[in-house]
Amino acid sequence: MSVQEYLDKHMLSRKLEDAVNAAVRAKTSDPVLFISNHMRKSVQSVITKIKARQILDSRGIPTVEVDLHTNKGVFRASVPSGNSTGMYEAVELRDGDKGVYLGNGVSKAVKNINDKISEALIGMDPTLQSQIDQAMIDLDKTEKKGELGVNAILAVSIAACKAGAAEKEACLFVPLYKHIADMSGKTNPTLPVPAFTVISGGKHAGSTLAIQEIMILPIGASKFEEALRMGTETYHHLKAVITEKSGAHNCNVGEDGGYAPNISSFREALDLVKEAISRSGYNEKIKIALDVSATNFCIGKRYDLDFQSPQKSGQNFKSAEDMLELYKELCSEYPIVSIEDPFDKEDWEHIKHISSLGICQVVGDDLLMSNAKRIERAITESACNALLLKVNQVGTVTEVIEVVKQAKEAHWGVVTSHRCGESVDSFIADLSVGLASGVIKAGAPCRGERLEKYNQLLRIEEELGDQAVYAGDDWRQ
Ligand code: 2PG
Ligand code: MG
Repeated sequence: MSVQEYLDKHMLSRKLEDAVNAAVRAKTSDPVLFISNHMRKSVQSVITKIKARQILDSRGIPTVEVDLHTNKGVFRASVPSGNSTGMYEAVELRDGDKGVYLGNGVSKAVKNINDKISEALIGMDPTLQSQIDQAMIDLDKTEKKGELGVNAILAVSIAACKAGAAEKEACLFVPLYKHIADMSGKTNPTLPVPAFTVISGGKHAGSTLAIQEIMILPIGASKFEEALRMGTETYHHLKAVITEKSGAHNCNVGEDGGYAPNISSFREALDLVKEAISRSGYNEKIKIALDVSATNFCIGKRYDLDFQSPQKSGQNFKSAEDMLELYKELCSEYPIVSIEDPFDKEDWEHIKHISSLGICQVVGDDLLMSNAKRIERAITESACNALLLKVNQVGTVTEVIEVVKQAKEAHWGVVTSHRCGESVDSFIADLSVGLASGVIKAGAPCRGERLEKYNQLLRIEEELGDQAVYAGDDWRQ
């Protein structure tokens, strides 16, 4: 091929002329950089390589990380994992070889990405999120993504989302939330109210508290940055309150970074939090939320409040009616605005009952497992009024956008959630802004993998500048 034929084939003269003209029109002070950026943008992005590996999550348990290469860059994502698993959620693929990482290895999921998924997606345009996600769903062929593993599929879906976002021109540093907002048809990205876990119990800690999480929500802050400050100051006051009351050894933290004092009374735990809020001086501005995670201590039809205490387990059973009374009292004694999983995941009757009382928001986590069919049932039966969104129970970014739409159309609240096993990937921060979920639950303002989400929200708020909207009082909309 002659030089002229080569230039003609790639229309180089015309493209260069266009770029030069654009630089002149923009009167840029660095025309060479401008021209190279201009030409780069004119090239369509395609996936060129996908490489996955096994890394460890915050609990020291293997998880999947993927590098998705396009002709323009490399985009990395990793997936979280949690304690609660159920028959309606997407299936995580674990190797099961007890001799290696106690059976928790993810080498099969990694291999599925490096072989099958990679082969199916190479050559695709990363901005076409739904086509990428559909290609993986088609390849998997099972209802719950058990063939390839949701850990494989989600990692690639998130990495593709980041690659697609990088194609957006509007913003150089944090375009991910904007891309997500565009894909969901939303035009009003909103900074969520952070639900900071300040006390950890249940299966997230080694204490005797049955309840899994007590969270604080700085609803009265005027912006996210202020909410982070309020939550963090209160968290530190809580450490002092616990230390004064029962010694520093009660300030060890659970998996999400909440303190895990060795107490079993709900009221005693709530009193500590109330005192910390009072010391921080944010009395009217900070509300409380609970994740009871009651399925973990439901035995038959009864709730074993001492399930964490081996010598007392079985001696403090409560009926569902007792629990309902307890919740009513707690909501009147403390500024509780939200309760997650107050009853067993199959106890639809009592969940409906507490929701009908209107004493607080009722969040379905184990109840729904972020599953579209369970959400549909809960909407039809008015069983709860908020979705706890766990992306790895859904499996692809496209389906995540769909379930959030489903919840919002029913006028539910949406809580974008981390898992107890996290990586430093901050994807859910951008997701919560892009989908305007209203609340994000990402653990305590402590521990790197939790702070990565909150710090990313600070960056997004800074980038949005005057346009930034903090959900605040509208946390449920
Ligand atoms: C929950 C989550 C996150 P896990 O129950 O809401 O805190 O826990 O990741 O263990 O399911
Ligand atoms: Mg939960």
